[in-house]
Amino acid sequence: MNTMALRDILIHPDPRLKTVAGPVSEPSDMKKLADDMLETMYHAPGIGLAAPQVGVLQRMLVMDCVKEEDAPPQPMVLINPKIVWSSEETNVYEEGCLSIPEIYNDIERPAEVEVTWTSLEGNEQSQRFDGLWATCVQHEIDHLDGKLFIDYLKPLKRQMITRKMQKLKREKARA
Ligand code: K1U
Ligand code: ZN
Repeated sequence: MNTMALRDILIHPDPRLKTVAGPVSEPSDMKKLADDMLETMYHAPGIGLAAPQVGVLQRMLVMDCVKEEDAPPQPMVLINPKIVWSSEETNVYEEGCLSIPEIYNDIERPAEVEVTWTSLEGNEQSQRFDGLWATCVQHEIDHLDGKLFIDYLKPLKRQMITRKMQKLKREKARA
């Protein structure tokens, strides 16, 4: 039986969130982690989650950006994802991050991207993403490269957010 488990999500600042994750060599070995990450993402709740956020420094992400409450879920698992094309046109979206709770900021990114990746079954995939899916997949691939959305902000604002998160972590450790 393959029971799913919630994983702890790392909170910024943590050196593991600043590390470039390594490639996955055996996709089929990632099934349990993918199931756990999807459960953790839906539970949070969130629309995406990258393996480094649960302390695993390997290039895998999960996402489900279906917004309509009555629409069926569309969980996706991307292993070794790579952006192979980005649009000139950009989009601004108010992003959040499960590793930086309760902080939201407008971030500008390419409006459309084409991504290649390997599935859990080992098949090569390619898809063009737009709208929230495009924003989310770029945010998650940034996590695999040790980059957070606050890295796009001015240094002073980033520093203020980092201090707030340090305080939050101290309070959590005391509770
Ligand atoms: O990677 C993460 O930290 C997850 C993050 C993904 C993301 C959000 C917004 C723009 C780009 C990427 C989140 O899921 S934050 C939570 C969130 O966006 C949300 C929570 C509940 C309902 C709907 C969205
Ligand atoms: Zn994030």
